[in-house]
Amino acid sequence: MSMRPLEFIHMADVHLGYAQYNLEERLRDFERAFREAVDKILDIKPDFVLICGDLFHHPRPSNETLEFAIEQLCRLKTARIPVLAIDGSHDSAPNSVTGTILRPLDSAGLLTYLPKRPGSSIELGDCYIYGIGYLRSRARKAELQEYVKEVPPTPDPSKFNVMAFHTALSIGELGIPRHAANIGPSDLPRGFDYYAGGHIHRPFLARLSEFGLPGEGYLAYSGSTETVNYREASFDKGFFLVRVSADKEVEVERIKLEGTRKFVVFEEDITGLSPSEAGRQLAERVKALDERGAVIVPIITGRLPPGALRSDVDLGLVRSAAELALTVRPVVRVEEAELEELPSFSEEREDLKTRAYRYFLEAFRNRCPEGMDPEKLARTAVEILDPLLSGDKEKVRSLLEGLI
Ligand SMILES: [Mn+2]
Repeated sequence: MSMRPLEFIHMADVHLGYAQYNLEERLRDFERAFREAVDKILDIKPDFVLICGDLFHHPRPSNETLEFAIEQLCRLKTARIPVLAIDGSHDSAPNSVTGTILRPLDSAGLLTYLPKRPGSSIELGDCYIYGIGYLRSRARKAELQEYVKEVPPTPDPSKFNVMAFHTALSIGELGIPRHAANIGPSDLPRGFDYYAGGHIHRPFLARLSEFGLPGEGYLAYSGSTETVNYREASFDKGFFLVRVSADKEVEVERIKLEGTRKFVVFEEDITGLSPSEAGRQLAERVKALDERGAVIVPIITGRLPPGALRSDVDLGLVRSAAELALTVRPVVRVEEAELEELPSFSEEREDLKTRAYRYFLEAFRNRCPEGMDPEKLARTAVEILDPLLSGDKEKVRSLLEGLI
């Protein structure tokens, strides 16, 4: 038995309309990535394009984003390359009033929204494509089973069978624990030659046999076309080109996008530094890594000295340290240390004052305002208590003035 050879594109997570960091440039980046993908697809001239969810970042994109998407979809339509799509976590209908933008685009003939089609599927030549919408409930496994029961897939062994889905499957290699995904590759309906996934923004390709699934094909996540979260920065951006021969041999090629935004992500442990030292060191590091157009993400880790707060680290200094980068976006993961416990009130008054002094001294040493003496601040903090309690305004004033 042989079939007509075919080629198709497996893409997902384009996130059109996402203005990351509220930046116009980032909004354009997501558009640029999709335009580059369409450019490449027009060169490849595949039999169809399958978009496995999150073409849009919102179920109701702005008119501007919509216009951009329509322009690109029109380029594919003019080239007679059908586009098939399912919705993802970002562009599925949050409710029946809002709906998903994919429906009107289907009605306009710009794409085929698979869940809207009878049998949630379409046949193109010798290829059968079944697509399920986003599984939104926590009980994804049950939801998938329900969907498959209501709209049963009908893969045909004489054809090449593709299933599109948008959900995280528990796959150890992707670092998704079983309880988080609660649905695994073995829960997918059988009879398909290629399982095309969306939602995981990291490209992934594995033989079906690795998951004990029958057949010679693959289970794949195409990854995203731009960096939606800095944690994904190191993964390449692009999509898969799937080639199927007459005897159903499958070959998958990675097509990388080149025009995507550069991210510079680094970690800096500030343990042992005062907040102001930490700020200066981070700024130095950002300066050294500064690069035209890059998004610089310093991940600040470690432990602050006792009494110092996260807000004491001057992030403004860190952000303004780069001159060439598009933006600097610090991620603060530092721990605040607890101060030594306050003395109990049963102790002698003098001892209490001594301990209070030590407490204040430690606190002020770790977060002393510019030009202030921590010892003087601590002494004043202790001395001011008595006049404050007795209402001696003169004494309070003179103590405060003594600080300046
Ligand atoms: Mn996504």
